[in-house]
Amino acid sequence: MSSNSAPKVGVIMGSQSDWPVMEHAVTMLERLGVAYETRVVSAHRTPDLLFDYAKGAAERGLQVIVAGAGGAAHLPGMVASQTALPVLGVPVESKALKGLDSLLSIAQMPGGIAVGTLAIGKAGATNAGLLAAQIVALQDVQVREAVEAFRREQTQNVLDNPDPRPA
Ligand code: RP5
Repeated sequence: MSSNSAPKVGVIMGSQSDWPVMEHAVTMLERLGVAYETRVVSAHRTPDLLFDYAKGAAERGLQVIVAGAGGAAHLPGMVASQTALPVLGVPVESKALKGLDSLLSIAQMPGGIAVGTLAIGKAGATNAGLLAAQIVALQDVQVREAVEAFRREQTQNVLDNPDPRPA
């Protein structure tokens, strides 16, 4: 599954069960016109695929990897260990611990291997898509303009709706 042109962002997740959260990263990338690919890559169930994916990512033209996982969420850290591309980790909310386990698994990396950790759940996935777009925008003027337009619209929307009571 991918957008039409050569993907610049890889959106991966540990399980299909992560999709309802991770689709929000994809929604943001689509809104900002960033080419992406998405697939399931599990740190624990498909470790060889994880290594192949991470090692080949830069060569295939990816500029950023967004990795979401829940529970013992080793996917973002292990991907980061196998590529010099920036990796953005999204903690998916787990049933037992509401995503606190995912958050700590992703955030508490040892010094020397970096993962940019976002918030738990939908907000984190949305912001991972946004941050990935902002990284791509460093070298892509169209994406930069799309990010700037998104921010302007968001601001204007708040200013246009000052009444907190539902309509
Ligand atoms: C993690 O285990 C996945 O990222 C998912 O959040 C969690 C549960 O996976 P399933 O058992 O639903 O496939 O690896």
